[in-house]
Amino acid sequence: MKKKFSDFRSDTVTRPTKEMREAMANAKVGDDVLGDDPTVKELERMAARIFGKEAAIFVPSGTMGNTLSLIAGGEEGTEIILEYHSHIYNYESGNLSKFAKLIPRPIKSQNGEMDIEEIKSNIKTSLRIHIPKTSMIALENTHNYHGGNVLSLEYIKEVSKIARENKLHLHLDGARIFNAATYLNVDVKEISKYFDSVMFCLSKGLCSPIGSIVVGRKKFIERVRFLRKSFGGGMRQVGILAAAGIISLEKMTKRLNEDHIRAKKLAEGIKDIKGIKVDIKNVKTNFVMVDLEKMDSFTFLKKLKREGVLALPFSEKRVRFVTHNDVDDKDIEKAIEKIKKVMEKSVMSI
Ligand code: TLP
Repeated sequence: MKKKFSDFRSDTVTRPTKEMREAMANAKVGDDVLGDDPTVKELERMAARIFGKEAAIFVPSGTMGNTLSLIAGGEEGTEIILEYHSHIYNYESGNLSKFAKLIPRPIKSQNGEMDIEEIKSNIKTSLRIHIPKTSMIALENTHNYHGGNVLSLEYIKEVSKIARENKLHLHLDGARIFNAATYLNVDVKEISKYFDSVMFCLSKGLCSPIGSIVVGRKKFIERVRFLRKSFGGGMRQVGILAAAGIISLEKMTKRLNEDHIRAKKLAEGIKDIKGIKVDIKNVKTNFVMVDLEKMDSFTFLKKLKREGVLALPFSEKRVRFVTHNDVDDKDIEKAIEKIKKVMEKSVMSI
């Protein structure tokens, strides 16, 4: 069946594969709040092993995973150092302050990597009468706002050293950590080993319908489990979802390079079109950020939608295209052709 839209809005739009739907239908289940669901247990064991951590917990969303990690890893009334454009700081409803009661200490960066000296100079270790101390640092990899950029292992290692030296909890918003590992060509353990906690999403490029996972030390995950229940996130026969998660981890993590290749192909195909700019060297994973020179994002996207192509506005003049399992080479060709058409028409009408 011909699809109506080529959907590049996000990798969250991926639908579960046929194999996932079958596994979901046949999943062994039990009451997970009572610790009875064998499929959830299997998924959590598998995640802990893959990430080289003591334990893991299945949570409904990335936002909940990050929020609970901040509550469990931070200390009320203290500061968290994080990147100025990070998802936790900007797009999680202020949960870091609302629920974790942390005070953000954002640091601007060009590509998601905060300056090391700036991190150091913003850490406050001793309690002073009028200054809150620091209890946490959070990184994001790949970095959403910075076009799916990948933080280097050297950088992560340096930040982790600083966190250790200052006894700070280091958390990773690794919503797309498998994209980062694919780009770096390393096992995901090689990234997660530097962090006290990592949140990653099964429901983005890995095609699960719902779900994220937090990994860390046993005690930390026990605390997150308690918090998940208190937030109303305790789920019952949720093996139905965990069954899809297992396929995400076993299979879907292995195909992400296809998405990266397609993102490059899209970027290459549109980079010379008049009126738009694409920073081709920044296309490392499955994102293509497009800067519009004259048209605003909403007008551009409205015109593009009429041509059957969807993407997301990121700012007034910036739009984001994301590749994933539900877009193929034909969708890429269509997107290139339609973006050209929309831009040519707009040049003619000026
Ligand atoms: N990001 C979504 C939307 O917020 C825009 C997307 O389409 O990219 N961390 C990062 C780095 C994320 O990109 C997201 C989702 C989350 C956390 C939150 O995950 P969910 O949506 O499962 O709460």
